[in-house]
Amino acid sequence: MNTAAAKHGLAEASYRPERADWTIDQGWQHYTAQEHAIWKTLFERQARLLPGRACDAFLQGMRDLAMTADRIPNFEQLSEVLMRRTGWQVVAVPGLVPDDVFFEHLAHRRFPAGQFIRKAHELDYLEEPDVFHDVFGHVPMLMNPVMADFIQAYGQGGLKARRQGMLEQLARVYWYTVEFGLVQQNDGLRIYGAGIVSSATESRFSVEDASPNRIRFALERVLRTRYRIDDFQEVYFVLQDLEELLALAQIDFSPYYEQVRGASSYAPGAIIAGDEVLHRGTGHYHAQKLRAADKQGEQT
Ligand code: HBI
Ligand code: FE
Repeated sequence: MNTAAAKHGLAEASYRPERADWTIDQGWQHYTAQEHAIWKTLFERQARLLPGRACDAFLQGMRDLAMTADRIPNFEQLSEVLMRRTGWQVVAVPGLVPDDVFFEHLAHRRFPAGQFIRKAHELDYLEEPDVFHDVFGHVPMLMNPVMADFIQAYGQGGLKARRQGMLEQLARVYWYTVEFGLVQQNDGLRIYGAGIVSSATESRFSVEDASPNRIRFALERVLRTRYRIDDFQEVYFVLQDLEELLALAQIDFSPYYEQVRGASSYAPGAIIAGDEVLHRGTGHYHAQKLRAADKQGEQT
């Protein structure tokens, strides 16, 4: 087990993985009752929130995987179900892994999932992906054949984008789809992004709050849009349907890279000419935060 490395941040150059692919044993039998209890708290909270907010594919994936509230899933059992459905597996890693290692796993239909679970005092925010984010958030969508192909293509594309100096731009596509994507369903706007479905507060904010912009997904737009890693998103990009990801999995990004190479990037909260705006956000949430931070600054 390598929770110590995860806790201290794997970005530290001093950390050396035992295996070249950074995988570790999940060590399922070593999870404590307290750790299973944290899973249960998070699971039950999201299970209440997601009907009517998460997309049908996510909810269906969840049911088919038969994940339960009472314990952290065993990756081998999950992988058996996943493998039969879409040919994916879940492998354990200590936390964030280097980009090339991450891409290599995805390109081979292995999803690297954090082995550790967050502590009771960090239920709502943590910096590194843990087992709740990775397994509850990502794995249900990997049961969907379109998402399964798209994430594999992202792994293959990642290695290529790095060679072309376009990794920063490609990572924005992953961010605004796999992590924070919304999709238009017949019965309304729904969440499919793992960063949202694994967050109690953002699963409400993303679809219900008046503050963020909601804009139709467009590849060249997303390639140029910076994102926030420290708070709710200021913009969500909305797919017409999940099938749109299939086209994204199949096309060559090179012409798009050439189109945006050297171009300026857009601020997360910007609305630009050509956007198909579904909801023009009030910006209230982030403005309020800025005011609060300014006030704090005056006082100190
Ligand atoms: N490692 N375990 C893990 N999970 C991620 O989501 C992840 C990663 N390493 C790099 C990374 N994501 C991203 O920065 C790439 O998509 C660029
Ligand atoms: Fe994630």
